[in-house]
Amino acid sequence: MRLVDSTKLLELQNKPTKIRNICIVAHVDHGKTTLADSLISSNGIISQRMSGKLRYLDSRPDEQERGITMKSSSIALYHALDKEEYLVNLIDSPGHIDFSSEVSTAVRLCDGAIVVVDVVEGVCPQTRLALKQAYSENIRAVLVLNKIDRLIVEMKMTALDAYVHITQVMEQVNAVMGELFASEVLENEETLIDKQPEKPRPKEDNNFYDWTSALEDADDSQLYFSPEQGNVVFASAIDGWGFTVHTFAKLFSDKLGVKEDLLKKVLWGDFYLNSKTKRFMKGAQEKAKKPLFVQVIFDNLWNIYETIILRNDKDKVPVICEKLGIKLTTRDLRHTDSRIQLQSLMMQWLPLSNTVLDMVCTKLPSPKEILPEKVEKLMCSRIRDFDSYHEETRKLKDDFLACDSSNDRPVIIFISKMFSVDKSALPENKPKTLTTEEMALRREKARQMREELKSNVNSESVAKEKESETDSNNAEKCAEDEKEKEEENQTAFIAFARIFSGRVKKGDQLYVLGPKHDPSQVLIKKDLQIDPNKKLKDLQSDEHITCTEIKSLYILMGRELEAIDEAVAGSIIGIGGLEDHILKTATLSSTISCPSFSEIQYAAVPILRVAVEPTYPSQLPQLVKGLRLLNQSDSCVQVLLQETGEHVLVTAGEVHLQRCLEDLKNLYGKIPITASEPIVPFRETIVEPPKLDMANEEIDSQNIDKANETVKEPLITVHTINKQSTIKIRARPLPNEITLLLDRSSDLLKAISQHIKFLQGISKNDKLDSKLDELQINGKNQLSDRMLKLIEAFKLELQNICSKLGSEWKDVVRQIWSVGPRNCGPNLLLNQTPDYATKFLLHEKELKEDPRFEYESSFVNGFQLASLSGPLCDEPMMGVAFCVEEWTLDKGEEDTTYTYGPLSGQIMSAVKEGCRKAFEAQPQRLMAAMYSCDIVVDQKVLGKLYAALGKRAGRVVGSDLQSGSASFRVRALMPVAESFKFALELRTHTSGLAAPQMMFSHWEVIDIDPFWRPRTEEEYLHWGEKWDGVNRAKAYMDAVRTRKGLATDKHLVQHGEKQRTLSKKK
Ligand SMILES: Nc1nc2c(ncn2[C@@H]2O[C@H](COP(=O)(O)OP(=O)(O)OP(=O)(O)O)[C@@H](O)[C@H]2O)c(=O)[nH]1
Ligand SMILES: [Mg+2]
Repeated sequence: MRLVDSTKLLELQNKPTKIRNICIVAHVDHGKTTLADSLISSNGIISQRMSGKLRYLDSRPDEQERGITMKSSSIALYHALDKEEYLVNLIDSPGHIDFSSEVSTAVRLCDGAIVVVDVVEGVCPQTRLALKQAYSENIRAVLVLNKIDRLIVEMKMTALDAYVHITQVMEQVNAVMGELFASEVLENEETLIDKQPEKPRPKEDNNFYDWTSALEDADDSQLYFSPEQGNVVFASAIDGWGFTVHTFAKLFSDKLGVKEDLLKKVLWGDFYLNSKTKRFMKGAQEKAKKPLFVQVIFDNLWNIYETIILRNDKDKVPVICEKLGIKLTTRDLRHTDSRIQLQSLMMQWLPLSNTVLDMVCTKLPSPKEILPEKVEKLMCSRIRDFDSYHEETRKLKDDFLACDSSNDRPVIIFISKMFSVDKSALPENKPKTLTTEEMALRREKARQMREELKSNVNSESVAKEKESETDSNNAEKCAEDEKEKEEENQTAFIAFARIFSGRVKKGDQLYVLGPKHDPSQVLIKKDLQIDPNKKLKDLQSDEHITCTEIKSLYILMGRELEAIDEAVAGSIIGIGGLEDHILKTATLSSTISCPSFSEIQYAAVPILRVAVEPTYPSQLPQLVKGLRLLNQSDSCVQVLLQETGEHVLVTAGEVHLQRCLEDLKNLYGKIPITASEPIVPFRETIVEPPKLDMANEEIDSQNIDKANETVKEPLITVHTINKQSTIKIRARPLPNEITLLLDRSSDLLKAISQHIKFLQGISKNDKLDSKLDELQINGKNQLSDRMLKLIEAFKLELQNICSKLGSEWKDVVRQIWSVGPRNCGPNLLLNQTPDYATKFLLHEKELKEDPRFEYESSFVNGFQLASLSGPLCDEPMMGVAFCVEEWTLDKGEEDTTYTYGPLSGQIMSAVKEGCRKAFEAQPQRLMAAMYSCDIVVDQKVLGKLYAALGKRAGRVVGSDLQSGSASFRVRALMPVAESFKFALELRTHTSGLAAPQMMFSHWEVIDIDPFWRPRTEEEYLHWGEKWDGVNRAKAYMDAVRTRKGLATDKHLVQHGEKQRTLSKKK
């Protein structure tokens, strides 16, 4: 029986101080959904007996089947604590790395997080990631140390050992928090704009900066988890118990005759009870005494588990019950399964749901306590400055902070994702339950109809007429039914939303602001009209606003939705009917001065792509529609239509891919589809000429086979076709440090490029007036202070790296002309011409008189194109610097005939050609995407794991024994291209004892020349002249080339003899 209904929940919604919006985050399988079950059972939505078995929030069939969560889902719970009533909106998130985008979208809507850690496994990669995500969204967290039962039952630890082990796990968690905190403080130091008047700094050496002072000043008291503060729960979700140190302080203060507050302080830590003086003393470890925590808490716990589970001593159970003051039902007492006995006993003694919900209500903030820093972070992205917003926009900050729902406040709602439900599952489409009066009314109607029929039955003709009438009625009904069915089959999208300010009612008109909406641009347009009939698909590329009516609002109840009429600030709700207005995320507001919320940071990189097509070509429209819906419903998936006409699906990993395909087949497209083999991206790069040959012998001029060697001139000279312009380009491998820095700073580089493009646009405009006008649009064209600081920091870092790399790189900062591909990639165009001036990092650009200036963008575009698809297999380049050593332009006689097309186009293709040739003149290499795998395996199957890794060109980078167990944690790197079915193979070979977590890590050069053939004496000796082994790089390259329809050197016809018919007459 449900304890509370929606009217009660609605009533609670009106008090924001009594709302808690929280999510559960953890590594995969650490017990989030099991914990959620327990909390849900406290509301009577599921029975206590089923909690932990049902996994109520895993509502999809494949979630139940695989036993992992794939979508985050929310449920509203009621909790009473000390006569106060609370509404807890609980979101359960998935732990598998492929679905980490679901965690990001969940964390965005919350004010607090429950971090669950499996005490046996300790801190795992996703625990780290979850902590990081929570931290970067300014969310306070509490800790649940789960699966303590495993320490007793599986690992057979003693109470003291377990205590020591748990302190270590806590230290690991706190260490992660410390790291996050320190790195943020240092980063802020670097880029923060001083708002206060500058403090007089001691005039010492200017180069010396004292980093530690910033760290010491920052407040980190709220940051760490510590049991004495009451933000750590020790629990076993499966057995339904959990406690904090405070729980026991309360239970035992009478028994021990000590004040509760004192007990709270000494129960955790290095304290022990001196039996003579009856006082608590510090230094348990030093004096080899049992810590109080073990003596008072763990010993009791161990006692219970050992008696009931390990020794299965049935007679002792009533004794224990009596001691704890618990009454078990006779059914439980007689139950043959001792685990069930234990569970009902522990659930009564230390109920998990109460402990956790109490902690959530006391330790986590309500929506009203939102921090000003968090508001600023929500309102502007990393490279934007809050102060650069229009005044009206800045005013909204107060509305965020007030979290007020009075009618005069603006409505601000953030939608972090869209999720799909079956239309038939919507409350308005469900059969209604009738009240007794309505039932009576219906009965009366039926009776009347029956009587009418009876009176008519006498005349046959009438009856016949009726029959034919009913026939036609039936036909009509059938058609209607079919229509209804079709409608039912359709999916509806519900927006997962959080109201930050104001109040929404059904029927309200609100603006839908797309993710690219920028209020400062819109507010200056005086005659802005927003067409209420426009939908997302009608918008131009620079329009981001539509207008909509709120059609339905729901409370989210896990698998179900409950319709409501209005909702207020602070709550998490579902909004229906927005599918035509929102793709993935959006902001709803009553004012257009509201900025769109800053982009959600996703941890998983979508890297795995497949091409999909319908099994029956005629069903292509359904596939397209299905792909559109899939794209809308999943924040991490990307759907692309390639030039070749292929529909490509980009996903985060194998599990994610499988789920997407399932969804496409069963939910959105409802047609059979076929998917291609996974397509893996590569990168192309060049390297320094190798010093050793493949046989590990030094290469020198003597042993090389000169006959086969064509020495290529590294400096490439190209001309435009009309010979007016000459360009000299040389390609050089970029040092790794620079590539990494470029890769890391892509947001910033993109912003700079856009800025430069804009300035170029202005300079092309002839009218000076409009030039000035454009320059003055509300300061938009000046880069914000924050951005300038970021550029400064970037320049400094680059300069630092370059100065260490020797003389040839020392001028890079000044020389950078462009970055590519797509204006933000890891390749550089360097300007080393003696006479042409460019500025990239020096953001301001004066208008030049040089004739070449007009063609600069074509020049840069040529480089962009070349770096987008390299010569090896048309994949993007990475880590290549193209140094332009000369660019001449002689526009002597104007070529008006355009024999060779416009000069700008010629320059573009010449540069592209030059870059390509310069690239080919160097030793070329492929780069493979690498997964980092994290695998916990039992030592018994370690050998099998190593074998499987070796087969797939993987390598182990570290492995250590998990403390207190016989399993190893192995970290390995493996090319994505080799990783398919690895999880499956591992699971079958190790009988399910090892499951890898794979996440994109970095790009790595495959150290074999794809065109390699023996050429030194030693190599001839080893491999002979005609080598026909497998060259991994070449195999990859050829696979990509074949897929793209490029030429390979594979011979389809091996022996060109005349074909013979095989069947011979005998
Ligand atoms: N021994 C023991 N097992 C537990 C405990 N809590 C959960 N489990 C088991 O751990 C497994 C995973 O539990 P889930 O709740 O599905 O884990 P999850 O964190 O939701 O996993 P994902 O959603 O896939 O990330 C299940 O088989 C549970 O029965 C516990 O306290 N003790
Ligand atoms: Mg789960």
